[in-house]
Amino acid sequence: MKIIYYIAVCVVFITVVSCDQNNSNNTIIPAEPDFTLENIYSHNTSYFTQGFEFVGDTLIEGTGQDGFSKLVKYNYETENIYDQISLNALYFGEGITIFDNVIYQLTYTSGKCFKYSLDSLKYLGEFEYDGEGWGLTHDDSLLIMSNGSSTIFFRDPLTFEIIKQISVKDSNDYSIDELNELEYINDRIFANIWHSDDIVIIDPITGYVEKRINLSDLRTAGEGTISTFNVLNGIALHPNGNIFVTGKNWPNIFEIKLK
Ligand SMILES: [Ca+2]
Repeated sequence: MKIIYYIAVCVVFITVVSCDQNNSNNTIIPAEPDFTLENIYSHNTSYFTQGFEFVGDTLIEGTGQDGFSKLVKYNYETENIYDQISLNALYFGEGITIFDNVIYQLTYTSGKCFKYSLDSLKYLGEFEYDGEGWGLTHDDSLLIMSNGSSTIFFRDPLTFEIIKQISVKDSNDYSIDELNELEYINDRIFANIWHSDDIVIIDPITGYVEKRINLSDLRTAGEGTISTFNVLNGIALHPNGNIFVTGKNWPNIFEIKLK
């Protein structure tokens, strides 16, 4: 009888404890952001950001819009411009990446990818491709390109030939399209999604989205409030391991650390 009494007391105790835990779970706790804000820098609001990548401590930015598209190398702390070129007004600049000391710059609807010397921004040639150009990054051996759809293409940096492609989808197998600016970080593809404040982290083998990070808090973290009209677009991994993000015509660049 003593044993039955002891078991009964334990059951009551466990029930009370678990009820208490359930109650605390019902308390509304604001979601913690997935990142910490480490630093805020100024960003030229005339830059319609389409490509964003570091070489060492130097930021390389590609900008868009007909007649205003540029390629700029600058110091993100002082905004001192080391070098820049303007694209022919025929071309709307898109994503950029740097591979083997060559800068690659896509164009929106012209089907051209321009190549420039990293050192001097001298024109080195161009490739042609079908469809639109949006974002660009690279892994150890291939360029990685988005075109506004849910497909990401891996291309040979010497020929621009498509070597392979993946379809990006969530865990319910729903396609994630409008993938925009890209960055390859720790063997994963980070992608902006057009007209959203989310960055998705994509497995480059399967195409599945492993995580979705919302950065909408950044819209009020810098100088004034950034309108949702100005879309988030720009992810660059700094050598210190932090990620720099900005958007089209944003007044700031934000240095964040992912949790
Ligand atoms: Ca990038």
